[in-house]
Amino acid sequence: MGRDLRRFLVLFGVMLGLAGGAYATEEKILNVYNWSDYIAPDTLEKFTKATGIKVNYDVYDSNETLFAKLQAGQSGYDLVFPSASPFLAQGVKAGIFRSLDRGKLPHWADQDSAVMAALAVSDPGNQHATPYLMAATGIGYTIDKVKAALGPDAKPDSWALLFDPAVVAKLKNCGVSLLDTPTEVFPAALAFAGKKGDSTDKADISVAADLVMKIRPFIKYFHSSKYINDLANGDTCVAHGYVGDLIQARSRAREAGKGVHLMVYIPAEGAVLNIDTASVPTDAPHPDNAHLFIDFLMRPEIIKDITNTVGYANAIPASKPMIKKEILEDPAIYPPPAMIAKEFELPAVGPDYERLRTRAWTKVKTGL
Ligand code: N2P
Repeated sequence: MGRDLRRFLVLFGVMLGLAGGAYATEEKILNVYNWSDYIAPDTLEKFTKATGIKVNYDVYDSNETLFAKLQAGQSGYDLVFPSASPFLAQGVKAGIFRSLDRGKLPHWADQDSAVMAALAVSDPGNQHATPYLMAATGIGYTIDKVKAALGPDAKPDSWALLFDPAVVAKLKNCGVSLLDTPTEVFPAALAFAGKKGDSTDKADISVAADLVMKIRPFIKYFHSSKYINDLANGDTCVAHGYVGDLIQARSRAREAGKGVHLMVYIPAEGAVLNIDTASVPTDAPHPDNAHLFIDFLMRPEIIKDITNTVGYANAIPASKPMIKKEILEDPAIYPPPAMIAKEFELPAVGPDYERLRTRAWTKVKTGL
């Protein structure tokens, strides 16, 4: 054996040993913090079966809640799912996410290149995150109740259903809800007002807040997850929500078979688009296990079950042939190009803007 070959073999052996050792040193635990209603019922079980790693799984329903935990440090989480813009972008700048090791993500190249390019705007070079699921924010409503309130020909397609006081006043009695975050409510209000939904002009904060104040008396509650069941059970009739969640409400209503029929749409004026990502906090105790789970989520046969369950589009093109027809063909989940052109991601804003927005939001929430 030549000296070079021998040296190569020794080196290779050392590398294998190191790689194996890195995995072997981690205990078989993974602590995941994900959005609620955002995974298939058997995903975790399948992962544990495949790897022997036990998953501790907690949920949140807003980026604000996630970041409060991460910024406090020592969250103990190995894998979290921030929306790309502006949340992941800000986290990357603040150094709270670790670089991913592509050598531990064999399915890396199977991701949709257009989505990767969009994500690179928030995470230059796609170093810290992979796309998980994505959707616009829209409106879900109960067909009968909205017709009863607005007339038999009503076929809502705009934000007026939530932000035109004359319209919302008529819906008050059947129950209207808004998402509990200014980063979704204010852009929607601005889009209704004919302004840019992704405006970073401070003057637009009061334009949005004034609009919300006008419809505030007709709003039953602000919440970012309970509208799924309320809409499905007929306890509310109009909800501002993440489209996949509204689709889940529609499926739950069908399953319950109590005559609640829901419609879900992305408003014609344009809407927020969230690309939610899988990211590993810098202080994650089990980063190798996190990589194993991220790669597991890229398997077409795994991610297709998730999309089929939760009604959110994924970024693995090879899963498409396995997605249910009714989901693939739903324009709210896979919108046509004309609608995609009107969707926008949330812009990054500075601390001054954020302070003003928080103050305006508190006013809106308390109704003062
Ligand atoms: C899941 C909500 C995820 C969408 N319930 C938020 N980007």
